[in-house]
Amino acid sequence: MRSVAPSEAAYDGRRLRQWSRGAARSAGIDRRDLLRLVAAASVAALPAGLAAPAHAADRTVSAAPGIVKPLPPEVFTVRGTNAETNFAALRSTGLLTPAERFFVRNHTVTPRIEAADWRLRVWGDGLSGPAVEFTYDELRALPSVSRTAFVECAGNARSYYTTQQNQQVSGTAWTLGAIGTARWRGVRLADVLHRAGIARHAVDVLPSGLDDEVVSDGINLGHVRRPLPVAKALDDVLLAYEMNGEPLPPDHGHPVRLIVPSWVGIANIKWVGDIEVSAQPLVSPWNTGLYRLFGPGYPAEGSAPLTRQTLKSAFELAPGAAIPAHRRHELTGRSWSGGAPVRSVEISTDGGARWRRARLRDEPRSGSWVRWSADWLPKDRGPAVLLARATDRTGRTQPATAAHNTQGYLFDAVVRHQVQVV
Ligand SMILES: Nc1nc2c(c(=O)[nH]1)N[C@H]1C(S)=C(S)[C@@H](COP(=O)(O)O)O[C@H]1N2
Ligand SMILES: [Mo]
Repeated sequence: MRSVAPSEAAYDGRRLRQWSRGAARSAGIDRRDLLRLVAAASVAALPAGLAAPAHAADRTVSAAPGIVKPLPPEVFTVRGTNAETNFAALRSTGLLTPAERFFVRNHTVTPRIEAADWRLRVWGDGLSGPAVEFTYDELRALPSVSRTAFVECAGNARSYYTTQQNQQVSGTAWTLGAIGTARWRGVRLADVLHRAGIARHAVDVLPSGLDDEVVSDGINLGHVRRPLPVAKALDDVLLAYEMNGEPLPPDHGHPVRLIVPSWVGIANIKWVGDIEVSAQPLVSPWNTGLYRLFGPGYPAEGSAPLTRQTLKSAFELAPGAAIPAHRRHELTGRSWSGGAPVRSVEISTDGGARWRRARLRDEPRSGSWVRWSADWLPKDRGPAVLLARATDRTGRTQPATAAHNTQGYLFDAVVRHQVQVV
């Protein structure tokens, strides 16, 4: 069992104080623009273009501009530049999500990058020497490691703040499918940082994507980038070049992306081309106005930057699915937590009056999900509400209501899944 490392908690507190004092350095964006972004976040509305309102009717679009792979409507629901995996389409998959079914979250468009042209530049005042470059072949020649990990958007399940809790949030109106689990192979970021000569006084590592700069409401936010504390960067982070035994597909970061196990999706920078190693704390839009909790109950500058994902459960069933009465039905689903391996999952088929244990079908592991199943013999025809509730090894259980924040991050409440018994 792994609980939140003390260094992670210390990092959060320290960054927050540094940011509010103005002591952290803005990497590649004007500090006033960052402050505008933070101010916008605290009043719920994000600059247009970064986020559509969560109630927008965006289910009918069949293609996402800028996503390369096919998006069959049985598998994906397109939301702006993003594609959500329909959970029902995971029922036939194993523990690992095939790349063709893996959700896509793009701030702009998928860039086409040839591995042979790719370079990774590692630089900054947190190195003891000059900048170092790695080619793709040089990276592949380093010792490799493999790891099963989910990537989940911090805003996954955001739409339930509105549909279950009647609260306004900004951002893509995901249901539960902004998550996938894959076997990633690559090089430890720690190995690359050590080879590049990371110094003892380094505090932050800032990976940047090679996709287009993000322009939002007249502010150029620059390339997608989010500082990682050195403690996490040197721990279990991968520079991954393979997904489920194949080279990374274009939409998932070809040729190389970061995998930051258990942390918010945004930490997993795709198409990484540049890593700044800094002796000072860094800020970017993605750890200031974005990916913090804002709203009543939070400081004006937001919570500490988000790190670990929360816990959730989902049925592998379409919303409103028809289920025949008086026949045994095998309900299946998945649960996961960024905090610790899942300990147990309970389900209810009567809207929460009675609960029983689901059977776990995988050995629960940190940073991954578990599949589960439970038999159901529906008797009464008509609408029914299915619930699934996970508990992880820290003892945390999904609550009935999630604490609101203006951008709808980290929804953790039990989701009410409507079906029709026919
Ligand atoms: N360069 C770059 N990296 C990125 C993003 C992006 O738009 N550009 N999106 C981030 C977000 S918000 C998420 S949730 C994950 C999604 O990874 P996927 O598209 O492979 O599922 O990638 C992250 N890394
Ligand atoms: Mo995300």
